[in-house]
Amino acid sequence: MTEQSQTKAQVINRYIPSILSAKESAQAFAPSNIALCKYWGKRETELNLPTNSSLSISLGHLGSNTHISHAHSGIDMVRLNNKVQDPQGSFSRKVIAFVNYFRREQNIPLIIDTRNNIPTAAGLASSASGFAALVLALDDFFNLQLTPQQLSAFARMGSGSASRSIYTGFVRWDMGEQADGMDSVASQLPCQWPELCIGLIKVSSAKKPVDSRSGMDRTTATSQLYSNWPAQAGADLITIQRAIESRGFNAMGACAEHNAMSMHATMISAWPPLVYWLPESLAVMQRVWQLRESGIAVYFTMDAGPNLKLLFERSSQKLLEAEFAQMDVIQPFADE
Ligand code: 2P0
Repeated sequence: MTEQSQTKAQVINRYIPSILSAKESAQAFAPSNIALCKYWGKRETELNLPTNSSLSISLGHLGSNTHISHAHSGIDMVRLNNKVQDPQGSFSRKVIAFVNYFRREQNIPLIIDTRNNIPTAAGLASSASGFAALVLALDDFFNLQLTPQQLSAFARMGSGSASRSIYTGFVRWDMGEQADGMDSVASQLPCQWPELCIGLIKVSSAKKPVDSRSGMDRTTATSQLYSNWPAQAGADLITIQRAIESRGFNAMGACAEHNAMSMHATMISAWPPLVYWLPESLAVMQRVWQLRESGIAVYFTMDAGPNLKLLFERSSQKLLEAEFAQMDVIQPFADE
């Protein structure tokens, strides 16, 4: 538990010079990531400090590209996927509020241009890669020379899962214990798994009724099952990391699926209930269980939405592509 809350501005300002020198322009890429051991619940909401550590796989070249340059008009402009965003809209406001932690009172109007190359058909959230790419681009633009730990901590303040998108490959976000959160940062595991595939199955593109932030708050406040979650997540993280280190696919897949289902159990037991699944989500789960019964090594994980991410190795790819016609396959290591 943190003793006293600190604001994002207070924490970030300790690491940023008060007078910034800006380049002409800068750009950075950060990958999306899928958690195998999920982040669900915060011990502190201002800095996005989690109640448990988590572990993810980054999605190779799929993610966000952010370009920063001077706005000669004198007014900030935010673009997303080639479209100028309404300055009063939620996307622009989030981006500009975040940039202001770095820029503070200095008059440096900027054009912030973000492009996501995540296939829209994949149904993946882009806040993790978006905030990670923004922090990396700000670091370069203002020549801040932040350490990887500082980059991860600042990305986390934008969105918790963005702390993991600073890195490629397998990434562990340690929950930390300091009040300023500077030890709540991610690091890359020195492991490769070239045969590992992620299959993205989108069952709906509707905006989710409750966003992750509100969903976490509701779960921690009202689910009696939640009290068991931090301990389970802690144990799962160790199991998953060991399975990755020894390339134990079944051990990794089973623990990741169990972890996702346990997270969803805490959501379902919140009040009002948080059920992110659709009937189609359950149909895919049941098909995965049938395939497993028939000897195919395939598992799934799910986040705060109805879409599924299948985990399998390249040897099963053809068969699974035939089973799930609508699946996009990513090879996180081959794609790098
Ligand atoms: C994860 N999720 O580990 C978990 C699993 C959703 C379910 O991280 O409030 O957008 O910005 O810190 O990072 C989604 O939550 O939430 C998420 P905030 P974030 O991937």
